[in-house]
Amino acid sequence: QRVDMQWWQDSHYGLFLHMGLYTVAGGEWKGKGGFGEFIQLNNKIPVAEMREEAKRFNPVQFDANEWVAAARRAGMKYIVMGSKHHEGFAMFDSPCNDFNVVKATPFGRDIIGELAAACQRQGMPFGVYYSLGRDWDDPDCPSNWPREGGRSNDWDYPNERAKEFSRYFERKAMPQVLELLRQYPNISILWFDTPGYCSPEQSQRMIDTIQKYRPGCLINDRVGNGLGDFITPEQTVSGGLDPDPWESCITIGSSWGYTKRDTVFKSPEIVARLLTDIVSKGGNLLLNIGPTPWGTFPEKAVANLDAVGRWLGTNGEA
Ligand code: FUL
Repeated sequence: QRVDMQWWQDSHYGLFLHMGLYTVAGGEWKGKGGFGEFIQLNNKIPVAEMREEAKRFNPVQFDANEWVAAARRAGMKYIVMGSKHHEGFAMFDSPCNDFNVVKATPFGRDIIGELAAACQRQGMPFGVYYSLGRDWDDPDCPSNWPREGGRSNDWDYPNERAKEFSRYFERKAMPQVLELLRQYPNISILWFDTPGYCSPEQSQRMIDTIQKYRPGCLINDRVGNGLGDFITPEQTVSGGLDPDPWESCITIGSSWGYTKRDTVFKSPEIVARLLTDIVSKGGNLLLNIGPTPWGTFPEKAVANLDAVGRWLGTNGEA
């Protein structure tokens, strides 16, 4: 193995967090649905309107210490939070791009920074998710042509052939990953998503850059081109027979981002069964919650996680 990942393999159970501009809409746009974090794509919301949406992003009840405490109570051993999802909005103070939580919202606080610091204080390993090859705010992020379909912003930027992935990569993706590493010294996992048009050279350069600034930082397979330290089966417990280290990412509700109408959350029993199944096969469970527009975790999700935590407490370590 490229790096020592024993601490991660021994951890088994982590908290995944999806929060972004899509959180404000909560899965509904002008009376229509649109699946949590995919609200912009599904409703073809223009970037100009997303900037207006940013003015409504104000999760005043956000308390990073409370989030970390909730993860600890649940028996979770690390946290991975979205630093930029497909809408292209950075949840941290990004010097290279103003479309971020500090510069574009009335909230004006660095959510990733505060969570990183709280994790540091409470001894909780911390990682960030980053949507690598899909960015609906950037004019150079193609994903419709020639391979994929319907996954890029073709309403603001209709000319797919004019899009040049490497321009976006150099202007935004690479600089923002560097900003994350420089600004938050305790990032120990980089969880990429949607490699898209990353060339093998770009994926490798990303890995080399991360290693240079943060030796030992773990990187998932979605950095692209068969690289990375662990595989990430999604919404499933596969991978058990695979020789690679693996982590199943599964969301507790119906989508990854907050959905107003979500009433069904995986019960403590389902979560406990997933955990035993995964752990018995040597994997990790990264269980996702979509925090609310007020900056809290949905009450039902917390109640269910607490119940699993109590069960873990009385049954020993998973
Ligand atoms: C997927 C994304 O499209 C989802 O929104 C979520 O982030 C999941 C973990 O990965 O590919």
